[in-house]
Amino acid sequence: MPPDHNLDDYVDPYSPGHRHGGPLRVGLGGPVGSGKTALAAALCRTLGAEYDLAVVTNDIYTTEDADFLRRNAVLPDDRIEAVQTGCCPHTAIRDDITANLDAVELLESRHPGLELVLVESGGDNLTASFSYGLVDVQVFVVDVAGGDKVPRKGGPGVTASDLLVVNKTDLAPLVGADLGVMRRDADAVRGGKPTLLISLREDPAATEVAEWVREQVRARALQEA
Ligand SMILES: Nc1nc2c(ncn2[C@@H]2O[C@H](COP(=O)(O)OP(=O)(O)OP(=O)(O)O)[C@@H](O)[C@H]2O)c(=O)[nH]1
Ligand SMILES: [Mg+2]
Repeated sequence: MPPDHNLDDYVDPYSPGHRHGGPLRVGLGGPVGSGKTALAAALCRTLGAEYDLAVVTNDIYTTEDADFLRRNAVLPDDRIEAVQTGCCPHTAIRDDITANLDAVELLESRHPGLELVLVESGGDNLTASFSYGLVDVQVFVVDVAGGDKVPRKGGPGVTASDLLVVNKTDLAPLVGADLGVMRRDADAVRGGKPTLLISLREDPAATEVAEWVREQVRARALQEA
């Protein structure tokens, strides 16, 4: 094999942790209505004063999620960018990430000191996951309203995301979901990666998720030092 084809020196551009410099990019994925925008809003409220922060939202046909964040004034308007995918959400976060990269780069050029970018995927199903060419770490958000079987059903979001969030625990008694079963099933398929059971209704600051994000920012700073 010619020297320039030596695979020992090859760095996969889409492998986790390959990027250097720039803000930490955190993907928020998960099924329709699980609470991705509510979590993005909560993280903006909790972390907006600590970090130079911006958000990219993805919707299929509208700018609904970006409009929600703007209406709720969680961040100044020029820190929120909407991508209209016009196609399956997972296409825009995994297969052709160009529009999302453009949105992140626009935010980076507008705010050169940016430290953290949240990228919310459009709501999809259990198969969606982000390309590591777009984000550095990914959070998968499911909720208890679909029943306690969801973690057991697996899929890359549930098994391989860097953080699994089971949201809307306040609804568990109403839908007869057993949170102990959800915790046990998630732990069984996640190989030691963390899972948080939360209710954004009861904790609008998303305290535990915000702490996890802080840890990721610290870890990246150490990695880059
Ligand atoms: N009861 C309850 N409702 C919640 C909670 N978190 C979010 N919601 C509600 O769930 C609905 C959907 O929340 P969103 O944040 O829009 O969900 P999403 O995942 O962004 O939805 P899509 O982007 O359309 O896929 C909204 O009406 C929220 O107010 C929670 O912890 N408990
Ligand atoms: Mg949303």
